[in-house]
Amino acid sequence: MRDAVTSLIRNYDSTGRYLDRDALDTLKSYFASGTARVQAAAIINANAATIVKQAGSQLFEEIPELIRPGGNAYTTRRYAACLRDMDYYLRYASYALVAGSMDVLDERVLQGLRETYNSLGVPIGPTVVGIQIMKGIVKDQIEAAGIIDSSFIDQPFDYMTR
Ligand code: CYC
Repeated sequence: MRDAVTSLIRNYDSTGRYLDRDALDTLKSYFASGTARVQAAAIINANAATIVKQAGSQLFEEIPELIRPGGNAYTTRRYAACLRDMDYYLRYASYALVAGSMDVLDERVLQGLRETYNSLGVPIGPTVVGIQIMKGIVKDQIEAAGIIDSSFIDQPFDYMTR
């Protein structure tokens, strides 16, 4: 598992280079957004249950077939599995935000997920919709907290949906 700084150092070390202007620019932008990243993680932590619940309701409102007989989130067990998955996506997004690196998502969330979903018939399109709904809710909360540049919030959510 890597963060923005360790990835960069590993990269420069492997070719024996000093940190050049590009590297320093990357580091500056990472550190400049550092406080905002930590604040974002704090907001997600304080509101996680509400965010997941609200995103779930919105998802099932937009795609009601999911919770009708035959839908993949039909039965309380599968409904709960769906909300639990949303909670995973949110929690790992908060880690990736703080790390400034998507590495943790590859390693802990995305590896083998498509195969798992395909074998269980979990539809990927609606999962993508659910993750994007969470992104919207998180961005609204971040902006409401006065963090002006919330553009870095998109990254982990968009990365997972890609
Ligand atoms: C199931 N989701 C699963 C399973 C895994 C994950 C491994 C199969 C095992 C189980 O049921 O627990 C996902 N597990 C993860 C992830 C991690 C992990 C991401 C990394 C931390 O350890 N169904 C829908 C919605 C969607 C959904 C669109 C919610 C957004 O219709 C999710 N995932 C869903 C459902 C199941 C599931 C319903 C149960 C499927 C079944 O057993 O039939």
